[in-house]
Amino acid sequence: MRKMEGPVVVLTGAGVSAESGVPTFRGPEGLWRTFRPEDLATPEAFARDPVLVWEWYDWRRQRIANCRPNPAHRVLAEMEAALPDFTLITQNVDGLHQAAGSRRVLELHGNIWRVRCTRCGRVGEDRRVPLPEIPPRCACGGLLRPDVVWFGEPLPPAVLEEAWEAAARCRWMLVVGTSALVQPAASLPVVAHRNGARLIEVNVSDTPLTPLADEVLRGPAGEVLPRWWAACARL
Ligand code: BJW
Ligand code: ZN
Repeated sequence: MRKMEGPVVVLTGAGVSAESGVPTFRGPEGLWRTFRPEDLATPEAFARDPVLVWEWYDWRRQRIANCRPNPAHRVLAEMEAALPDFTLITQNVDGLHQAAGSRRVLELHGNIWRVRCTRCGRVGEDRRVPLPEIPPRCACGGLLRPDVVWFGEPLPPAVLEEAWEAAARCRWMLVVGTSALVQPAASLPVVAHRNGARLIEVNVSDTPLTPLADEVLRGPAGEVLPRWWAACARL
């Protein structure tokens, strides 16, 4: 345990929302156990069968709508308020960081509560669950899609650039609840580590990042993170 000084970056993944009841992707109860990513989370899948893809997203939106932030989300919002140089980067699309009070969230993979028109490009929020029409359509008549990043698609360039910069200059990086398998997000902690940041991993199990970590907090994020932050505050 060391006193936190200098820029802090936190990268979160599905594991941070697991205790809120949001299913993760990989692992024994992960979404990919039941669904094949190539059938649902690719632009090709959407082009092939937009109704199937939307039904899956509508189901997930209904699940997430019933989920509330957990102590891990809340402690990250506290850290943002307490630390002068703090960046929260998430791969999650569920919006639970914002619901917990985090004000600035770099969403690498988009947000499940936004829709984007495949014809005119208009982006809007739509929180209705279930959606009244599947697939939903834009005022221009075009097909709407979830405003999330699928495999093979580029991440939002401005968000990714800000994330790279924050990762490259931070002194501390916490990596919370991600399997660290999906690129380019998984490279952010590697960049931080290479530039001399202290890497802290919070996860219930090992990941490819574990050998790089300076500190490993093994356990559920909602339990481990508040305890760790309370200990930091005492230093
Ligand atoms: C807990 C816990 C608790 C559980 N407490 N912990 C280089 C090498 C190889 C491949 C590639 C590469 N570059 C690009 C690729 C291809 C691809 C990729 O990475 N593939 C790999 C899988 C092999 N990447 C892409 O395609 C990306 N695009 C791209 O690179 O574009 C380039 C390009 C440029 C220019 C033009 C065109 C293209 C896009 C990736 C998009 C990922 N999208 C998804 C779906 C989002 C929408 C949706 O939600 O439906 O994002 S996939 C899914 O995985 C989702 C997640 O954000 C992402 C990461 O998952 P995450 O968060 O790590 O979750 P899990 O489930 O994997 O892990 C949970 C973890 O929590 C586990 O470790 C548990 O142990 C832990 N845990 N309970 C603490 N209580
Ligand atoms: Zn439109």
